[in-house]
Amino acid sequence: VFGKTMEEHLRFAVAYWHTFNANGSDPFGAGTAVRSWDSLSPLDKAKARVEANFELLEKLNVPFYAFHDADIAPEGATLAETNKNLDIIVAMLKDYQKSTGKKLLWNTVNLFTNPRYVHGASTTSNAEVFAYAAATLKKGLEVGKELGAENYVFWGGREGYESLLNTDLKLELDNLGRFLHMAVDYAQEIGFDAQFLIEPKPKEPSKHQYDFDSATAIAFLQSYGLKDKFKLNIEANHATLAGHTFEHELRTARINGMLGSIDANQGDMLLGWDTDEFPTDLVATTLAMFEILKNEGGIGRGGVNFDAKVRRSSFEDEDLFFSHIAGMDTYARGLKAAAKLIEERVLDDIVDNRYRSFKEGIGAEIVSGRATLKSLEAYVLQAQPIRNESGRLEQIKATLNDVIFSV
Ligand code: GLT
Ligand code: MN
Ligand code: MN
Repeated sequence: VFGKTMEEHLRFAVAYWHTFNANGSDPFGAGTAVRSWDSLSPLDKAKARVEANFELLEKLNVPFYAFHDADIAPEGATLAETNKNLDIIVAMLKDYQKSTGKKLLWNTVNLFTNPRYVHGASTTSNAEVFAYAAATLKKGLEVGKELGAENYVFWGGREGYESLLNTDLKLELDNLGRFLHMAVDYAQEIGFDAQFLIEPKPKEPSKHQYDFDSATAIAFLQSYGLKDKFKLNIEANHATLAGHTFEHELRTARINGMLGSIDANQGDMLLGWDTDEFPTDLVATTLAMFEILKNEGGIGRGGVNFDAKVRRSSFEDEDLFFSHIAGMDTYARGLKAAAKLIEERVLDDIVDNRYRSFKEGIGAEIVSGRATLKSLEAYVLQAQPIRNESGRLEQIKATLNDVIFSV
């Protein structure tokens, strides 16, 4: 497709926290998975999961994986103990990466599960907690460097607020900015050259998350002098939680030069909020891949990471396998359909035609920046009455379906 293999366009990744680190638990019930390592010590469990992770990547023929520090190694009683556990597992991951050729798409640190982060990490009201989060981030960057991570993700976790009544909004946002600057500085200091990604999400777990959506995250990065140091990791289900479509979030990121990577899943309002279902909606993946193909450099160093979970009622290793296959199939078909849409200029012609009035006459004046309120008034006073054409949305959607189901 467009001179590249499908693998180069799609760069699939499996998310550690949804595979062998998860057990099918949901807010109303304990895990349903039965695993051979259930009775082992925490560290031995972690080792068994490393083996299972690479076996899954191998069977799926997926080139990348992604994880949080807490997914791969058990948290110790102190930071030093946690880091020691991490070193053991990271050494093991490094060996497996070497022998299998699998790579780390991105890593991150979990700054939301431990009760110390009840009020957030870098946006906490407690400076001790900020310090702990910073020390954890430092280790996360070192781990990323050690494993050659191609990206490093900052998902907001609990960076948000429950109520403004007891929140210093300015201090919290400033602290988030300071935290990200520290990350940029330290990565540079140790020579960790991963692409940094912010993953927006509007709510859950906190009532209002600071990285609400693409537009909010971009404005934040710009005001804190960080825009050229970050791109965005757009998740389908987070887009719909924000009341947007997936393609709205991708397009907003793209036109701002900020489209970095994808967390692939889909939501279902009937099932709740961030349900992280596997992507099966061909229209959604077609429009997503349309944005990727239109993006300068395509998916670049990013990827298509399955931030998707198998439901509690069918949590078996086999289902893990088939769910990923279904997700990859949906994206691969989406890629082909998107390429056809672009090659045949299906949507481009429609858009070009719709805005043709900006190509000449008064429209060209406006676009060139030469028009003023005065010149436009003068134009209107001598012009014909305005006539708008129909948008023909239903026809466009039917054409889109024709293309999608013909590839
Ligand atoms: C969490 C969240 C995801 C993020 C992960 C990265 S953790 O599961 O819901 O969308 O991508 O921190
Ligand atoms: Mn995600
Ligand atoms: Mn999610």
